[in-house]
Amino acid sequence: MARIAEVTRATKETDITIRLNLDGTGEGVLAYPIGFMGHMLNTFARHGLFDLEIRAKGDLEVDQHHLVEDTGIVLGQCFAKALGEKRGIRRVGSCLYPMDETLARAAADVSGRAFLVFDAQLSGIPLAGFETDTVEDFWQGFVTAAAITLHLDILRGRSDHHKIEALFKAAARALREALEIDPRSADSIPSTKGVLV
Ligand SMILES: [Mn+2]
Repeated sequence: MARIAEVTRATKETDITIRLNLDGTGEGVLAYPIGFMGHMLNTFARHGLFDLEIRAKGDLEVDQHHLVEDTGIVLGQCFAKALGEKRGIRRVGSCLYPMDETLARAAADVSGRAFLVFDAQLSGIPLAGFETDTVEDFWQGFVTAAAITLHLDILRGRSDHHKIEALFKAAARALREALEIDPRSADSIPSTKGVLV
């Protein structure tokens, strides 16, 4: 069965539609209203081998928090919907991702329990106008909607661009591994409880 989903979420603050194919080729997002965040979403699609189509607009005259957080929520909803009962998945995945001077780590458990541990020291200085503190809000929205446990750490680094990008690449590869079908147990749900909710 195809693991695809489409979710639209419209509020007074944002209007977002995302189409996701978990078993894609890494086709990206195209345009996103915040340049650096678009770069991160394209990177996420490419390294996760997810096909991702995003249409998003929001109240950027307020600030970037609503749009970035809500994009995380809708992306998480797409993951939950595309996964269904999670039959056959590996369930757990992790990645250490080096990018020049930066080292990031991600570990994911598609457990049905939402939990984010986020440990990243950023300068707080915007990247071409991108408010970098919203990166944590994005991932909090994502794990809550997807019901995934995710640990994200930037272990070292200097450049905020590298730190955030390495984190998205690590997260994409950890999720790709966790969500892949394990051919040795393709028909079972990977929990002794028999369900992953
Ligand atoms: Mn880059």
